[in-house]
Amino acid sequence: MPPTPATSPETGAAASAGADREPLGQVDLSAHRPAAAELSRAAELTAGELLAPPAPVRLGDVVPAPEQVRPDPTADFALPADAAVRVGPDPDARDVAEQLAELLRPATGYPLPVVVEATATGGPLVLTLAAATPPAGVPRPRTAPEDAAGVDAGELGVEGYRLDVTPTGVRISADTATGLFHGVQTLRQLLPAAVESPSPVAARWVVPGGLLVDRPRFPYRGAMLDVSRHFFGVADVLRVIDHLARYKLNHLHLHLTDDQGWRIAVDSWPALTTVGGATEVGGGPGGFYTGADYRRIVRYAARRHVTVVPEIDLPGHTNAALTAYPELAPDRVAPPPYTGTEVGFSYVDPASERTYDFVADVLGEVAAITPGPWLHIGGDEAFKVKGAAYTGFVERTQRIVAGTGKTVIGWHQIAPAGHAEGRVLQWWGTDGADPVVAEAVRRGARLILSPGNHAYLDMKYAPDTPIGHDWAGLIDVRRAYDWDPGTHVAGVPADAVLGVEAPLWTESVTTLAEIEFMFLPRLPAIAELGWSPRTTHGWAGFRERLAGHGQRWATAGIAFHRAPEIPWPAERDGADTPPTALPTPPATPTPTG
Ligand code: TNX
Repeated sequence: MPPTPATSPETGAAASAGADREPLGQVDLSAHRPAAAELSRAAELTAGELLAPPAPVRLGDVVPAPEQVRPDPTADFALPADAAVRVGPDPDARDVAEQLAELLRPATGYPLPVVVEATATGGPLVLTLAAATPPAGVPRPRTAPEDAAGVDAGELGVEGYRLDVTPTGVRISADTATGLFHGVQTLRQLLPAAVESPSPVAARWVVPGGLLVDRPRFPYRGAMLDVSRHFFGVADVLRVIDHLARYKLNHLHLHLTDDQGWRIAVDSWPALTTVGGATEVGGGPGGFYTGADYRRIVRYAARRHVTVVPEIDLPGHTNAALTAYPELAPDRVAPPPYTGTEVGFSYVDPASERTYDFVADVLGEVAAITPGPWLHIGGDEAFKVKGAAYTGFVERTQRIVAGTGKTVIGWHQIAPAGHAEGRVLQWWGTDGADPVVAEAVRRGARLILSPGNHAYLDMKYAPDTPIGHDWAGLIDVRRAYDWDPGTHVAGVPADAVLGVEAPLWTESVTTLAEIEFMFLPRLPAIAELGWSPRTTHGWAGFRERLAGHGQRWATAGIAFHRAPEIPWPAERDGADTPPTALPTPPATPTPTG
């Protein structure tokens, strides 16, 4: 069951943050950091794992599973110390080549110069941008060698790539720099785990031979970070983007505003951040992104072929905005700042014109610094804005978004509002029978699937997980993995599914290590659902492929949960260790409804 409203919509009790919520706001979250025990254990293992004999990597050992794999055990390639990365003159392709070199230099210690050539020739590492994809409907000619290998290398599309490994080198080809970038992420996984080391390691840098052709099942594959309940600085967000890019996730949804803090500077309404940004769950200092910070995040993401999706949650989840601008509140009275974890009590006045000035100014400014096509308007849990007041607000806000030139996304509660061109609903239900959403899809909406009981990465893994919630159930890795976005919601055909997203709400998540602990190893499960063809889906294969990633994360200093259902390689003494004992979990600070 989703979180309950702070006060019953039926009783219409006062909306301000009253004393009834204070005890939750006072919860001492610092006492709830026992994830650190498991996290430090992961770090401790790092050195030992670096000494462990490298597990051989097979061509298919990639997450998300590639579409087509043709291993050739006679064609393994060993990277020589004097290798260069060769690439054509396209600036975006050159940048991918540079990023490949940046990835490989620390662990190999090789210089790996990037050499730009008019036409790509051979060599140990070659990135080739193929001719532009032919116009829609014109099939790309299939070339003989792939057909001979039984591989369909037809249109690679905007994100696909092929990767050829022969004894003389690795060639990644794609129609776009994005395809090349995804190919580079695959190559990274095909090298020994020690490639993740930040300092040189003596290793043979062997890539398994063969041919791989790969492209995504769904165009939208994302993760959400809630930076409102707890604020995370730019450096943390950049590191999250790195994690997305590894698994070919191409959207970062930032939940920028909520009751506990407003995190994005808006020049025309400055107090949103100076006043509304100074709080967070548990009473910490909060924080916010300046325009320059946000641009930096967007630029960093773009270089990794990740699109930032900003969310301004409206009309509910707005207590922080109301503390700064009481004129937006239904009673024009500023509520006290809110540092608890309940939902559904706050809203901007849908009957006031001033509210729409605010919405237009905020969405206009955010749109102006967002190069991606999407604006997310929230719309969830506005329990106190009912019926026509709610749908009228959403419809007007949808028009404001259209006026910015962006396409609107909203949580699935906006389904009853009228259709707007291209609109996308983010579905977080826990029951695939949702006729209201199916009807909105019939009227033209598309869906991003974030089923609460499979994709909500703020849910605990198990009863003893030291942080997280359980209102949508416990989500172990298998639960995160075993569902099909193409058939999940009754009456919603696969072609109405834009993709998948794994949200991380942060009421109980306060540090980067905790973000990583909740993301890994479940984020790759969601990534695979978004990228890989259904024919590759299988828990047995997935858990085996995923197992090798623990060593990669440990080597890179990334925290993760040693989920007991994954056969992580034996540790340094060669013995399997039982799952780390975790301290008694605290009572979750979020109501379970
Ligand atoms: C529900 S799902 C919320 C969030 C909470 C989350 C906690 C949705 C759109 N809203 O406000 O943070 O549950 O799991």
